Amino acid sequence: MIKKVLVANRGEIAVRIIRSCREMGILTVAVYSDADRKAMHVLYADEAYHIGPSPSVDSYLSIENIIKAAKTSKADAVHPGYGFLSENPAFSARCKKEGILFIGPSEYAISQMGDKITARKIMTNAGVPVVPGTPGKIASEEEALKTIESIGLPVMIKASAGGGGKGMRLVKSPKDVKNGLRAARSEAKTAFGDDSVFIEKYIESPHHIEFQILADQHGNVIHLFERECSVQRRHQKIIEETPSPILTPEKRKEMGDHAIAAAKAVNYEGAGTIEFIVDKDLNYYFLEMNTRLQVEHPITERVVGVDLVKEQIHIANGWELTLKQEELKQNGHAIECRVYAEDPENNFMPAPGKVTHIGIPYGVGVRVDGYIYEGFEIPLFYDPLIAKLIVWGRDRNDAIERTRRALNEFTIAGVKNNLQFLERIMHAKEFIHGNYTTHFIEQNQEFLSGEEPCDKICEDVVIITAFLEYLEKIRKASPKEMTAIKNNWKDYSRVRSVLKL
Ligand code: MV4
Repeated sequence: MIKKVLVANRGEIAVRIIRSCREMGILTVAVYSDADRKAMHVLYADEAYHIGPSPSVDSYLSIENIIKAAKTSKADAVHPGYGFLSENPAFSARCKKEGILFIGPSEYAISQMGDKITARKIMTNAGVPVVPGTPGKIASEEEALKTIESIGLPVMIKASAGGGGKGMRLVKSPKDVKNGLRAARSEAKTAFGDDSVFIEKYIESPHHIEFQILADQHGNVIHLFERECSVQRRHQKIIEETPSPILTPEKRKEMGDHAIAAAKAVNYEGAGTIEFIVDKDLNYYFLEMNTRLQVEHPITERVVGVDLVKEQIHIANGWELTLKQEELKQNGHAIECRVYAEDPENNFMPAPGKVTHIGIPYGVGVRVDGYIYEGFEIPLFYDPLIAKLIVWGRDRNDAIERTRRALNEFTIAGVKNNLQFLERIMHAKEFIHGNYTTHFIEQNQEFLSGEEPCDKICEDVVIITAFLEYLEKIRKASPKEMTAIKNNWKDYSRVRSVLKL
């Protein structure tokens, strides 16, 4: 049984992992670079080891240095968090070789899912829908043109070793195939040392919806429903929510079953995420599998009522899952906002520096996962995430209103940040309506960068949307449910006041 965990990460996720370990009576070991000598995770862990200079390659990405710290501290397990070494198959393998438990999947599962062509093949064989495209890698321009003839334009040329948007090219016309192929290949070669590419039909204005799964070592696999992650810019997620406002219960069940099938197809173990790309008609296709705990995991924790880090540790211990699929349900609605040290007025450039003041929101339904204290200097070497604000409400409207309140209470001084930008998203009509796609940010740039406070129209949209939901509920209600709705009429006080009912 795991008694001491080395957390091979930094920032909010390192603190997050230590918290669960502490609740479980597990000792924790932090590792830190030069820039992180005074970081929160170092203060909070039971022990801490210096693992090198500030650049990630010399510290948080150094397998040697981390293994050395694990041996010195006699940690019996390593939790990689997200980013850094979390999806490095060699790190999983090395931990195993050294007799240290890796809290995550096997080298095999990580490498299979890391190669997108292999992942596509595995999912196809498992009956999980994938985007129409080539079964294997593209050998020549002729082959590319032939593929395009059968699936039609536009298409995406993607690097097999890629993911998260790297090594991707959109091709809209046959004359662009040659250049697209060359560009994708050279980018892939430089970034990953592998120039294999494949072709997929381009899905226009998609939604990004992912399913959280848990798999134990005994073949039990469950899903913990979805997260809607379509609010992003340049492949960086900004806001995530669950449930997805566009899924129907039938689609959710179908996609959840496919997510389970996907995990089973690679003998998965641990916590993982199946990403789907979803078109306007709710056709969905497997995109990628993330073989780690994700940044946005807390919204799932809030709505499903689990601690995913604890589940990961139970699984690594070899215990059977105690959660049962039939018993899981989505309770209310959760929204996560990622608060970054960046400059929205200067193309969202990272804006690290010393935080001279931080005022964190509290109150009903609010969770903040962070690691910054007053006087801490956010290093320029790493991701500029300051904190994650996770808000729960009994329904989507409630969660939006509460998120606005919490963002309004949040204050940060000393570094430029995106708090106002997030607040404006919470007032954007398309977000409130809930049918936004991955193009939401670029299509609403003007509104989102505006100076003036949100106008009243947005407020009205919230209320009218809530009223439409209310009408829909009445339309579907049985006589018994009708009584319950009538008794809950007070929940609609805002609708009543606006409509003067
Ligand atoms: C696509 C696509 C449209 N069609 N594939 C972006 C990240 C990488 N994981 C895959 N991505 C996309 N793949 C096909 N066939 C559009 C995207 C895409 C995207 C996907 C999810 C979330 C945000 C996105 C932003 C731009 C493009």
